[in-house]
Amino acid sequence: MKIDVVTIFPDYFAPLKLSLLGKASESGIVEFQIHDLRSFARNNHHAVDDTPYGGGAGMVMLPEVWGLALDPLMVENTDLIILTPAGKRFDQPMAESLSASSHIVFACGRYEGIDDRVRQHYSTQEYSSRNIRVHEVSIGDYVLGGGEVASLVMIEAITRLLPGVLGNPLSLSEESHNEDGYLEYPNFTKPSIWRDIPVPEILLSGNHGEIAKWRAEQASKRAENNI
Ligand code: 6GU
Repeated sequence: MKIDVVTIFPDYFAPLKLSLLGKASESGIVEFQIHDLRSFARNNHHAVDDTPYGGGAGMVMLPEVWGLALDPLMVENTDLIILTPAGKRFDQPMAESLSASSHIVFACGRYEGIDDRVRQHYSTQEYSSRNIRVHEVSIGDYVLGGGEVASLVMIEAITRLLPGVLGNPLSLSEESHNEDGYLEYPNFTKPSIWRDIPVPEILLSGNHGEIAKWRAEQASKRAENNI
């Protein structure tokens, strides 16, 4: 999988060299390329934004600059993700669906967002006929300063699903057994007693049927508490 990121803050993406993502890119499973949006600004002060038509607070990112940055990335079979708090909520099914993509481009908006004509332009038939899909995505109901952290969240959730990234693929199949796509029961490891708190007896029993039953119960208790 190839992942391009367009941002005015390339330094935000230093963590892509670490841990799981670092190993995935070293081994060639995923290739990250970070593009500095400002390098596409052709105006005097390398501005990437301007005041909104119709008035109001804040600044809107310039469509011309985004167009120059995105055009060379819009090759056949591409998912263009526009990060915005107004987008569709990112979840595990979306991560799974995007993990099947061969090329994802993350457009990190700052300020009040990107001129909407960027979304409109890349959503036209000219692009969809080349299998280029545009998605506006949010990672949750709160407002961040920009899409950088949101795209890191998405990149980690998507990349860990790629074949060969996790050391133990069993943990992935266990996740997918769960309706919500993740582990929900509490976990324990050594020692069997820590600060007077024992590990639940059943987990030491070796009875895998009873353990599975106990874990399912615990998971539904947790789910109830999260409603
Ligand atoms: Cl994708 N962007 C911003 N600015 N805020 C967010 C978000 C995205 N997702 C949740 N909050």
